[in-house]
This record gives sequence, structure tokens and C-alpha cells, in this order.
Amino acid sequence: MSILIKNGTVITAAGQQEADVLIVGERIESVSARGTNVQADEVLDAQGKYVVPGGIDVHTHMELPFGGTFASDDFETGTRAAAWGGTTTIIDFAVQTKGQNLMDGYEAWRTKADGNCAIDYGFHLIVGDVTDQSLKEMDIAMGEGVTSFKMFMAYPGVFYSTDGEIFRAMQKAAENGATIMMHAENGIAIDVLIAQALERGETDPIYHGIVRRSILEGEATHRAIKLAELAGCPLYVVHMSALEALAEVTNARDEGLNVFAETCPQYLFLDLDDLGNGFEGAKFVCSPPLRDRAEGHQEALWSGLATNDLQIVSTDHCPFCFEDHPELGRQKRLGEGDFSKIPNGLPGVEHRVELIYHGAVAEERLSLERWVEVCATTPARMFGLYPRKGTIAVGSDADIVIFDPDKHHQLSAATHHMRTDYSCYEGMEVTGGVDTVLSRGRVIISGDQYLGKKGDGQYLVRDLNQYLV
Ligand code: DUC
Ligand code: ZN
Ligand code: ZN
Repeated sequence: MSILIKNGTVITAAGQQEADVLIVGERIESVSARGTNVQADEVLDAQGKYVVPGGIDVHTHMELPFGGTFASDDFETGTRAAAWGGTTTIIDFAVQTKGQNLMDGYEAWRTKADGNCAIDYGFHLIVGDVTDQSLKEMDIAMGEGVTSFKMFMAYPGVFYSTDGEIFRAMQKAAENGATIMMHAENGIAIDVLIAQALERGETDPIYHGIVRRSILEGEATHRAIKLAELAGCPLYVVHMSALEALAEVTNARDEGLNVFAETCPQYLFLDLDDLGNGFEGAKFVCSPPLRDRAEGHQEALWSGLATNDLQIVSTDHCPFCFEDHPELGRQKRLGEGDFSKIPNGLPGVEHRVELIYHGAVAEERLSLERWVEVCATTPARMFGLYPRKGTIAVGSDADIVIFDPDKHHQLSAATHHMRTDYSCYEGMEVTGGVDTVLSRGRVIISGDQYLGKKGDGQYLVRDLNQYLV
């Protein structure tokens, strides 16, 4: 089976080209000057549209157990929603819980995902219990293509690791060339502030945003960088929200350290005010929290993306329903009367590629090439998938989005495909939208039709971070 994508403008991180793309089977066969006489079984006309690499979301939490419930998207619904939004690869987080072997977490997440994904997928591993055994198992995980390990400086009693535990895992990562991914918030200090707020009767969701102070994200980021520097391992700071944290990463990178960071659309578009309005604010509870716009975090993050102090936009997709759900039960409402019991996380996997196009390209903050770079190419290189993924080149997987820059649409829970009963972007007008999506040479989205199916997505064995200095 061959498909020719004709008449489009091919955008990669390296530049733009008026070119036709020939796909044979699952791979890109040729990228040739527009109008070259190439024959194919099927022709897709991309006149007036961009032809870009499929999005790669390196931070999702399908079915994550959290706060007495589970993230509401499973691998089937979540990867389908991702496809609708132009994402053709996810890297999700398998979880090792306390007392469990590390590889048991990996096996459990493979069981949840295998046969259920509509797009390709890989895993990072959350190291939830640093022991001699789990450190040894980090070697085994590398053999399975899990080359990145997430740790938490937040959530004492749940995912939290002490500095000593973090340092031991970092030493192991340094031996293997693995990347440590860090949730950098000082969870111990935050827990003191949570208890004090609740004692004062401050129970609404807005206090989630107030107690999780940005200075505590900056402090934890600094500490993580110093520990990684000493251990000699690459560090990737996840879901950065605060300008104090960005300053730490910028300094580290200026010193030539292997320090990297991502942010997410929620930190670029939403803010502390969204956490107001009584319990409605629970819809916006995630950690780190949405920040006060007046403090300049959002503008700092956009400029970090422009200067490459921030390299990736991921989603931290971790959805929960607002109203009680017939199958999932209580989700956000678990935290009525106590903000600290609201499950943390937002739906987002469907909207990242379009939102970043809107905020970056349509609103003229970043170039087309940089949009592709932060949404696809750098994620592929950072997590060992390039050049199989993240670009449009001969031999690469035919994961391709035909993107219509002239499409205007409104984001809404009524039309999205994520399994949540609300949208964080309800009513927002977005310029630019996904038209057609191909995953390894198969058309899985065509206009308003979903043509994918669960089980078509393959597990990805990943290589090491390709940016190490
Ligand atoms: N933050 C969230 O908002 N949800 C899941 C875990 C996390 O770190
Ligand atoms: Zn996190
Ligand atoms: Zn996360």
C-alpha cells in the first residue's frame, strides 16, 4: 500500500519545503519537489496545508491511580483522543509502588496498554521505592527500552523519595546513561502549608494554588540539579510552571550541564484565577499548580521555549471527571471541603499540538519550525526515538499530520474525545487544526472521521537521550 501526500508544505524542525511525501507501507519512501510525477495507490491533497511530523507527548498518565481513584482515560480512550489532536506517540509513566518490584510496575503497565493503544507508545518508569533490588532492576528496564525514570520530590507518603533515595537512583542512572525525570516541588514544606491552610478553614481549590508556592518549585529544581550534577546523570525537569524553576534550569544549561525541561499547555494558557470560583476550581487542580499571571510565569515560559531553555511541551495528561461517574465513581468531588483531597491532574492529550500552534505560530511567539521541534522532534531525540519518530525523512515512520492553518474551531467538552466531562479550555477559539493523521502509514483521522483502532499502536523500545554533552 502506498500513499502520496501532494501539494503540501512540509515543515520539520530544520525548515520548510514545498514537497510531496510518498509513503510505502509504514515508512516514508521519498520527499520530493512538489509536482514530481510519483505514483501511489492513494493520493491525499494537502494544498494550503502543512505536512508535519506526528506529535509526540512524552508525559501522559493513562489509568494512573491517584488519591483513591484512577485517571479517567484508559489506553484505548486516551490514545484515541491523542490521535484526534495530531499526537501519534505517547510515552506514559509505569508506576512502581512502595513494596513492589520496579519491573512489576513495568509489566503491569504493559498489560494495561498492550493491545489497547491506537498509536505507538513507550514507557518511563516511576521509581516509587528505592531499594537495592529496584536499583538493579533499573538495568533490566533499560533492556526493555525504558531509558528514563521519574522521581518525586513532592507527595510525601505516596510517590515521594528522599534526597538520599533520589541521589542513589541518580548514581545508577549515571552508570547507564539513563535520564532522571523530576517532579520538582518541595513536598515536605508544601505539606506544612497545606495543614496550616486547612486549620484556618481554607478548603477551596484556590488554596491548592496558593500553598504550592512557586519558590518551592524553584528550590526543588535547584536541589535536583545539584544532586544530578554530583551524580553525573542527565536530568529532565517535568511540567515546569514557575519562573524560579526556569531560572535554575537556565543557569544549569549555561554551565553546560545535561539539564533539560518541559512545560505544558496549562502553564502557558491558564492561571491561578482558574482555580477560583468556588469548587469549580477543582477542574484546574494539578501539580505544580497554575500560577499567578501577574507574577510573569507564563511569559517567562513562552520566552524559555523561544530561547531553548525549555525544550519540550508535553501535557501531563491526567484527567478526572468533575461530576461523579457511573463507572469511575467520585473523582474531583472527592476533594469537596478539602482541596488536598482533589485528585491532581487535567485532561490535555488531545489539545497540545493545536494549542501550541495557536499560541506559538498564530499568535507569533515562535516559528513553525520551533512548533514542530517542541511538539515532536525534540521529544523524539530526548527520549531515544529519533529519527524513527519526530521528523519527515526517508526511512522514518510515516507518522504524519496534515494541519490546516486556516481552520478555526472552539474547544469544548461537547466535542472533545477525552473521557472527561469538562474541558479546561471550554469555549476557547483556536486558530489552526488537525485535518488528517497517519500513524505508521495508516490514515487514522480523516476530517471528522476516526479510522484508527485499538491494538494498532506498537510498544516502542527507546534508546538513550540524544542531547547529552
Ligand atoms: N501532577 C498532576 O497534576 N497529576 C499527576 C501527577 C502529578 O505530578
Ligand atoms: Zn509530576
Ligand atoms: Zn505527571
